[in-house]
Amino acid sequence: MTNTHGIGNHIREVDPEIERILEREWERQQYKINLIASENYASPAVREAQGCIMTNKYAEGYPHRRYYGGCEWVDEAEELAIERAKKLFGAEHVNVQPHSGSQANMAVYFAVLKPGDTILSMDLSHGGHLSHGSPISFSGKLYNVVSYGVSRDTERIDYAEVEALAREHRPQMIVCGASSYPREIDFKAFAEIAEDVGAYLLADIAHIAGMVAVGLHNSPIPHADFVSTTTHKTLRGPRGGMVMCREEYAKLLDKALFPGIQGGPLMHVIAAKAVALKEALSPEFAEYQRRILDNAKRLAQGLIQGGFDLVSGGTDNHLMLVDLNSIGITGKEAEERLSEVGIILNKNTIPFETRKPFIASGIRLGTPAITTRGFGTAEMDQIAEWVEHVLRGKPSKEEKLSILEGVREMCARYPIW
Ligand code: DSN
Repeated sequence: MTNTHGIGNHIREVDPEIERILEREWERQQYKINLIASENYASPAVREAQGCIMTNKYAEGYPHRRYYGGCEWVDEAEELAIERAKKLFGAEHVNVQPHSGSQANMAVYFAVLKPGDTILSMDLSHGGHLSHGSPISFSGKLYNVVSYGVSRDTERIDYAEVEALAREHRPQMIVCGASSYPREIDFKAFAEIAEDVGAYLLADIAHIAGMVAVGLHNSPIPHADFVSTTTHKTLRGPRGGMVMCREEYAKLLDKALFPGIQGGPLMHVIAAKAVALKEALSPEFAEYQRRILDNAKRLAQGLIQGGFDLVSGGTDNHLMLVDLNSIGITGKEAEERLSEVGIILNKNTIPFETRKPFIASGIRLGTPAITTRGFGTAEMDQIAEWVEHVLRGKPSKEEKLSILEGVREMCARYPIW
């Protein structure tokens, strides 16, 4: 028997040390407020699938074209995941095998680029992602990377700058999509620029996939050659990646992923992706995405009223970025102070950053996880007040303990499964 948080008699018997760690992690997840914009709570059905017997199966290849016998049931699971993803996003071709978002992006690059080709992508400190060409990632080592960013005035993507850079550098691929950009991305504008210079367009929607799926963010599917995503952020599935593309690139993409960069697919994770995609096709999921946005707007409003400086002045999506320069503390310090009272988020670089990423001048806050557990706008107001008190005020030890208790009570009112 397993309990609600997935710890069962077998772990108890075999490995009490891991059992203890899992109990503590469950306690942490249950009683802390999780504002990490890229995290979520997968449903019990998703977690059950992820812990299932398909972990025992090798299935190199693709459905009905495997290098192992006995693949008849994993074939069905993978086909279901693919069909559901096609339906959810309106995609022509889907590969559900990437182990992660980085590997999804790597497969796209390997499908159509050669080392030394030029990629035009968003600078990491302006909101991009490591796998979009950061010098410390494989992407920055293999390709010649030119970066665009946000404008100093609006702190939004400057499409005229993207166009000018594309014309000057003639990249083979333009990458759009971000991990800390609070505004809607104009995929059509990116596609027009890519077409103008003859570049492939990759849209990485890892953060906003849930909203794209239900039409609360414009979709890149009609505009981009490739669309990559993770499955565990706003999509609320198991940890993993996925790539969608036009039919004409299907073979190139599939070959680049397997055998190009991965071996055996994680069939238990693919089964869990299928479950998550089924959940994402339900009306409740669309309502959930709408609540993520309502909560993000309300939290942003509360922070602005509390005197914080939000990058670009607010948010159109599930996350916001606070520039802490005006209150004189670093992202690292803010992350630590909030952690002491049970509010968990991450330090984050901000556009035109002057500090190292491990210190950073900002924090990123997101609402997908807290919305899953049922928090609404009243909780957003309370969280904004706590954040203000902890970061702008000088709370005493007693006051911090009282916030910690308040956080615990709020979490207890909305338990996670
Ligand atoms: N690490 C993820 C995030 O937090 O946004 C992106 O891969």
